[in-house]
Amino acid sequence: MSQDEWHASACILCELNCGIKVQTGGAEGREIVRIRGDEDHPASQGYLCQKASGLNHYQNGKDRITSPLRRRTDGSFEKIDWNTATREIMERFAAIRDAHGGDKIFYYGGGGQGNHLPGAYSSATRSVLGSVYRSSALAQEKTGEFWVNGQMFGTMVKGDFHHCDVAFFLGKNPWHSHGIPRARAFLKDFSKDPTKTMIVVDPVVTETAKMADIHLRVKPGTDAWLFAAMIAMLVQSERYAQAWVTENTTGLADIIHVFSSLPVAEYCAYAGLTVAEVERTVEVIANAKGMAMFEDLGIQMNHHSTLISYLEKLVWVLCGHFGKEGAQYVPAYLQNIAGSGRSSRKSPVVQAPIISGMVPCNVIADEILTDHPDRYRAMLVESANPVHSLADSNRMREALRALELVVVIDIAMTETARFADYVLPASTQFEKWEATFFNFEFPENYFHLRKPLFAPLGDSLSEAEIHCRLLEASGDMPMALVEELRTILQQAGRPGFQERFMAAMGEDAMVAKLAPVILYRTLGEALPEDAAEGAVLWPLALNFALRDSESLARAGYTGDAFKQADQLFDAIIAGHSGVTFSKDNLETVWGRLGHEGRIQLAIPTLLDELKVLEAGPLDRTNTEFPFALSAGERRDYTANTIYRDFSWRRKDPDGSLRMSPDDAAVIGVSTGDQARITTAIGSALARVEVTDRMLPGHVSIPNGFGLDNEDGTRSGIAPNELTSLDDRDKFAGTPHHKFVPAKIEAIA
Ligand SMILES: Nc1nc2c(c(=O)[nH]1)N[C@H]1C(S)=C(S)[C@@H](COP(=O)(O)OP(=O)(O)OC[C@H]3O[C@@H](n4cnc5c(=O)[nH]c(N)nc54)[C@H](O)[C@@H]3O)O[C@H]1N2
Ligand SMILES: Nc1nc2c(c(=O)[nH]1)N[C@H]1C(S)=C(S)[C@@H](COP(=O)(O)OP(=O)(O)OC[C@H]3O[C@@H](n4cnc5c(=O)[nH]c(N)nc54)[C@H](O)[C@@H]3O)O[C@H]1N2
Ligand code: SF4
Ligand SMILES: [Mo]
Repeated sequence: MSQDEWHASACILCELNCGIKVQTGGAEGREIVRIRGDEDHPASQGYLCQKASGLNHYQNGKDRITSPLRRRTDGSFEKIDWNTATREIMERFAAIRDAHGGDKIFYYGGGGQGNHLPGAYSSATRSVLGSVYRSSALAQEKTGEFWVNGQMFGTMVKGDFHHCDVAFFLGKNPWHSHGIPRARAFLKDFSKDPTKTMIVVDPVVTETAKMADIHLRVKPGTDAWLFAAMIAMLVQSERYAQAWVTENTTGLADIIHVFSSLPVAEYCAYAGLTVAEVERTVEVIANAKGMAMFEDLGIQMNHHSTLISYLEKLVWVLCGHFGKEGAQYVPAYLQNIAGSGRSSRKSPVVQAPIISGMVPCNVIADEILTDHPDRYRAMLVESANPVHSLADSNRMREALRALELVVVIDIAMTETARFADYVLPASTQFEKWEATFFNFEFPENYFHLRKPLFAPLGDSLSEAEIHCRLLEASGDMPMALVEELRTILQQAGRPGFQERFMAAMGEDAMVAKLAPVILYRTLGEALPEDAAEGAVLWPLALNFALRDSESLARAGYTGDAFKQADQLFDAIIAGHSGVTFSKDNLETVWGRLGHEGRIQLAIPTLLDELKVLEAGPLDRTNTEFPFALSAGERRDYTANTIYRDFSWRRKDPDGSLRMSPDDAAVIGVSTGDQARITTAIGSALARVEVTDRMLPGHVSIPNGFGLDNEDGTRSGIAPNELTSLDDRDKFAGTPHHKFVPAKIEAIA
């Protein structure tokens, strides 16, 4: 690669995956030396936040592994070759499957903020092993919302921030965490526009809250009372969109029944807010042309999270903010990462609800640490670091130790990989073709398949290649079919290939399950620029064409669904800055609504749950743990655990403990002092930052800190050394990480 050339790729630090243009060079030409925004990227259009400038810290980061590793009996690792690794791993997984059933092999991960192709390819390996239980980080944040969406809308919904006149951020700080394209530029423009209103509900005076027209500084953990009061205000003074609600929803009578006598003033007081400020907010929402809502971790990892997800949606549905400009919409997607939101299965040991196919993260350790006959006995972890990212790290380590086999696929020797029997080295997201399925824009949505910037380092491989080799080693890859398909593709091109491939899937259900790896080894090998990892997008393009042919046609892909799918697939492979694949309108949005086109207002279980609010929030003032610790705040220099090298941080290198001046005075600490944080399960030392961002009684530490590097360095606190598994939502099992009861003491 020439050094002056700019290559298109994407930032991999948050789900936005802004398009980047980079120059490579440096040592052996393997460094990212210059980065700028890619103007050709359909969503980010040249935008980047400051975090992207450090991407070389990911590409050439700490703790990289470049060879398959096997644990020795003394706990150290030895390098082994790929043949040995794939053969032994599949033999050991198969032995567990044959002795105890494939359902004892648990799968965790499948992708981070920038990579979702591992999840697509691993589905083949999981099918062969009969692994039916899985989870990912989504089951410690979003599953409550997915469940509510499923019941109300029969699909996922998103807020149309770029066309709304009222923007509502609930427990969300997009200035740091983004979540919408070009977030900072958006927030600046929006807050300056006198015709638009920004509402933020957050106990903290965040960067976003400072820009808001209305900042409801709710008491930590009391959003449920606030939203119940808002609905009561709408119902009791009949300020909801009566005609719209009658036409488009069912269940209004139940809502009126429950909220008509709810004591509004009392509930506002429980939330630490005045009736007047809540009234004003409700008025703005009721009068908005289109209001877009984003709820995030501030409530999703907090008390009553699933209930709040529901109440929040009732507020905007009652005001008619769905299926019109600037309101909520149902996005077009190639792969539905949110699943159906249905909860039809339970986890085998704890009997926890599995939502959208995912076991709640907070029960995984309990599913393992038991003598129950249905316990998980083996685990495959891919592109995730559950020891660091899930509640109660000690318990997760104990669980990993108890398993008969742990295999981790990662680019680095992580806190989780250290407990593996085998660690398989993945190439980084800049060393293989990669993509995410996190794009949900409207009215046009896009997809970005990124071309590698470098060859894989050492013996590392893409996940697509890893899963193929695992299945070839176990003899589960249908080699004869692969050979036949290769020949057909050469001789008859894609139409003949497609015909034979479809027929093969019809003849043998296993072929459909192995489709990703078969396509990788056949269609993938024939793709331009060695884009083999892109092969799995072909069936996804076809599914989309069959589902949403009109949307695809409006985006410029013509002909019958098969032709459309081929054009889209080729465009994705060729388009290095991302391509638009759908062009929706409001009719499309209504057409995608489930439940026969009517929004279901009543979720009986959650309406019943309102009873628990009657007693008001728990007062912790005089308990052993009087503080609400927000364990894992997004800040300037946090990016989950994607950067393992903390030298990228230009400020706040240890991740300070933020607290209010009042609390600091009582405890006797000032900025820069050390304090001890103690929770029910652990204790840690932190450097204090006194700031009037925080309310008295509320303290926070950042996420992503406290990684243990191979060279012995560590910076800041690993938040989950302090969080507990039991502290979780009643419905979705999601953790209360934003409200960890804690004690804070000065250190002399
Ligand atoms: N810089 C950066 N950006 C990121 C990430 C990162 O690590 N770093 N991670 C990405 C990921 S994986 C995710 S899921 C998103 C998360 O993005 P966010 O949800 O925006 O992130 P948080 O800072 O964890 O929490 C949001 C807000 O919740 C508030 N909060 C705390 N308690 C309460 C409460 O009781 N009620 C209310 N209403 N609010 C409360 C906090 O003050 C905080 O401002 O960010 C993504 N973007
Ligand atoms: N207390 C507390 N805990 C939290 C949070 C919080 O706010 N508070 N936030 C939670 C949230 S919202 C999330 S999303 C999770 C995130 O936590 P995780 O889901 O565990 O994911 P990441 O930290 O994003 O790290 C992903 C892993 O992928 C690896 N990786 C990077 N690129 C590749 C690749 O190309 N291939 C492979 N195979 N591996 C790769 C990285 O080395 C890293 O080990 O953390 C959660 N944990
Ligand atoms: S918003 Fe920032 S961190 Fe997120 S993808 Fe864009 S540049 Fe990267
Ligand atoms: Mo997340």
